[in-house]
Amino acid sequence: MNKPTVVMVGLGYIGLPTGAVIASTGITVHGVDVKDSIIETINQGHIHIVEPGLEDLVKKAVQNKMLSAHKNPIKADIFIIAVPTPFKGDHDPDISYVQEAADKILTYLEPENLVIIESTSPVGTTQIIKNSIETQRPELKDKLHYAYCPERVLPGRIIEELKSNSRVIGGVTTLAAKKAKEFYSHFVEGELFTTTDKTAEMCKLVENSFRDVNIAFANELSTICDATDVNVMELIQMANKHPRVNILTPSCGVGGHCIAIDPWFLVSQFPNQAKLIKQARVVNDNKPIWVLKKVEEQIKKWKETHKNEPNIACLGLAFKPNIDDLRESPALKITREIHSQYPNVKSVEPNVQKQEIKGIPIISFEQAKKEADIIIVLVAHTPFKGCKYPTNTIVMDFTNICHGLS
Ligand code: SAJ
Repeated sequence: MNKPTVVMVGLGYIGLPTGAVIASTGITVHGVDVKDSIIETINQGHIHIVEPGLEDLVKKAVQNKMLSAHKNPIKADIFIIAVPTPFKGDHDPDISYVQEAADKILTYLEPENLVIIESTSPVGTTQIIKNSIETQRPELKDKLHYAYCPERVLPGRIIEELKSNSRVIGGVTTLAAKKAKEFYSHFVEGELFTTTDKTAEMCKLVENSFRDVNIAFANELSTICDATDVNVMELIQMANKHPRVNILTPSCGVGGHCIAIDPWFLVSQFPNQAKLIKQARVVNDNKPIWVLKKVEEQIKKWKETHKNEPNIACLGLAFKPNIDDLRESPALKITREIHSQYPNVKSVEPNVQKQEIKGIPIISFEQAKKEADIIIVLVAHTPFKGCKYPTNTIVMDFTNICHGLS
């Protein structure tokens, strides 16, 4: 396929960077989004999300007329769906945005078009979308190519990883997989592996469930170690000296838009089988609650001794170290909860240039060290590493960064 034209439905955390990277290779990308403000921002060469390197890429692509944003699709060779798949009810996947995106492209589809779903989806979604399109446009039955190709990028490194990561490409037919592989080879330098649509759908869910289960193991270890006199990070470093052991890092909880969500898709579809995956979710979801309990005990003790309210500084609000992304952040949830109960709570978030976040005052690290009676380390941002605090400050380190161990 020589320089196809692309319609990208969904210009969010995945659709926009992917569209911009595709456009940078000289392929015309017609972006589609439901939000007028997003369309306007992109068409001015700006971005509505925070991601290193993205603004430059979008600016260039818009200036070169390779990328533009619109309310509606046009006819094209390839249609990519990259919209969110949130929960509904009790952790059940909601594919209504994917369905709406498919409905949106319906009248623009022509024989030989390639329809690619990138949204994280329950197993069988590509087939559901194919059936839906064929029911509404029966003349297109078996005339389109359908593939599922999940993204694997890490927020903060999206642009680089979009190019360098390997990709799993699942085709409803072998020909669809081949065509999708040909397309991805325009901008992906990593290896491209083809398989079936169902395997690719499950692969995405399994990758994030694998990580969640492994983080749950580390988080469970941290609570076991707390019950005895063992430093969990030292323990993990020692255990990881074994050639076949690689334990991850405990944290104050699992956040972001992927790891804490995707495993539920498997649990929801396979409740009788996915027992370990469900338990890992429960362990990781309980970690912020455990942290809060520990903090409350400490504050109570302090108040009993000092007979007044302590000054508290929570270090880190982002959902993981060295990023500014606050989406589904356990550190933010914990800080808000403490802030709602105690008046003198402030936060240090070196990656966000604001004086206040969700009502929580933001102060500098230096100020926190000077003023705080209790410091609660929630995110292992590099500036917090190996830091020394005044001797009378109580430091609750849920990341082990203070000892330079994380
Ligand atoms: N976390 C720990 N301990 C660790 C590693 C992570 O507690 O040892 C926590 C982080 O602090 C954070 C959460 O887990 O709260 C998720 O962070 P992450 O770095 O594991 O993952 P994400 O959500 O940024 O990106 C993941 C990646 N998936 C895998 O590594 C299998 C990424 O490659 C996916 O593309 C992305 O999900 C996605 O979009 O699905």
